[in-house]
Amino acid sequence: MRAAVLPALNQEMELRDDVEAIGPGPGEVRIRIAASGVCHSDISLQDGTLPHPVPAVPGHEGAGEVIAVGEGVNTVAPGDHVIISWVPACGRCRFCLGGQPNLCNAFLERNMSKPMFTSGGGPLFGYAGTGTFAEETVVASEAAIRIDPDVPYDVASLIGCGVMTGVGAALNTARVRPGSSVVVFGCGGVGVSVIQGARIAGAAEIVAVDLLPEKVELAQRFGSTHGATPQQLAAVQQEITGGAGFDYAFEVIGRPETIRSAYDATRRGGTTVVVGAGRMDAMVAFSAFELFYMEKKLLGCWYGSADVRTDFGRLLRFWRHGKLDLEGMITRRIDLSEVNEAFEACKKGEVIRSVIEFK
Ligand code: PAD
Ligand code: ZN
Ligand code: ZN
Repeated sequence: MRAAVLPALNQEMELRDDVEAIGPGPGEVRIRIAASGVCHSDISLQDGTLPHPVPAVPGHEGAGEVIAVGEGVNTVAPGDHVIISWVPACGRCRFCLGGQPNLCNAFLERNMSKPMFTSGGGPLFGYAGTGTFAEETVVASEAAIRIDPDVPYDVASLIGCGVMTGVGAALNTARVRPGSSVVVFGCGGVGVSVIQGARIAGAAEIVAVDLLPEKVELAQRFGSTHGATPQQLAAVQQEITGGAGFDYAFEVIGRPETIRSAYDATRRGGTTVVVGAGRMDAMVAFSAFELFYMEKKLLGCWYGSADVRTDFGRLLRFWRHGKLDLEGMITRRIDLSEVNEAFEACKKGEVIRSVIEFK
């Protein structure tokens, strides 16, 4: 089958047609991928921002049809339509039982150490245990979340990462209160999902911040009430909050400077949420005084603090009733052969999401 392969860090992806997905073994399912979004975290695999074994099939935001199930699988059957999740819940560990199933590591640990594919006789890893830039993939049954067959695959794929993370950051991680003021740094696929989550939560003001004025403009469609480039933010902050700062600030880029800006834009006692995925060695500085005196809540956000067993269905219900715009997030539809160009477009900030369609 066809798949995009990242042979080594900092290299272009190769389109190969001799790739095979291993399995399904007991508890696993084989999925024919129909659509996969391109998330910035795929670029962070390529450039080493996020550590992961290579060679690998990138892609972690996909949806498709179950075509075979391994022994003991009773949650899905061939013919079912599913969204693939890279943070499924094993249902047994202390995090799953303790109400924080997004911190369950059972799945990720297993897949970081076990190749999922072969090509030319050699093993290939699957990014984040999913590897959705391939015509077929095999994942643990917990990672295949069944959806109604009338949900288009392109729309469904986005829920697998960017939308779950962004909307979840607002609804689950921050629990944005109605009437709040919110600022969001970074208006890519994850950032506009945070904006949509804040809108659903009933925020009064939502400020979209991006280096690119076009992105600030595009964000309006998803619910921002104001927009600013980083240089313009101080004036907008003055206008909305009288200079005090926002109730909630979300960083959705993954850089120390913008994490610092998000903290600074948060009011005393407000909440800063770090969604962007930065490098392990990139440090952010805070004064020992401001951390206690300002009483800001600095929250990390892993996969929108999601419980995929219930949250995917919740997001699809928002979408069904016109409260979550998923079609509007797809700025480009591409073939798998165009995936390198899609990475370039994402790096330049030209797209909200590119979606690979498998014919
Ligand atoms: P994207 O590249 O589509 O969007 C990033 C946006 O940020 C672009 O519009 C840029 O123009 C803008 N930008 C870049 N630098 C600056 C700056 N200095 N100031 C203002 N704007 C800037 O990325 P994405 O939306 O796919 O992903 C965003 C981040 O979220 C990225 O770091 C990704 O790895 C991370 C992520 N985290 C999780 C998680 O679980 N925490 C899940 C998925 C993605
Ligand atoms: Zn992602
Ligand atoms: Zn678990």
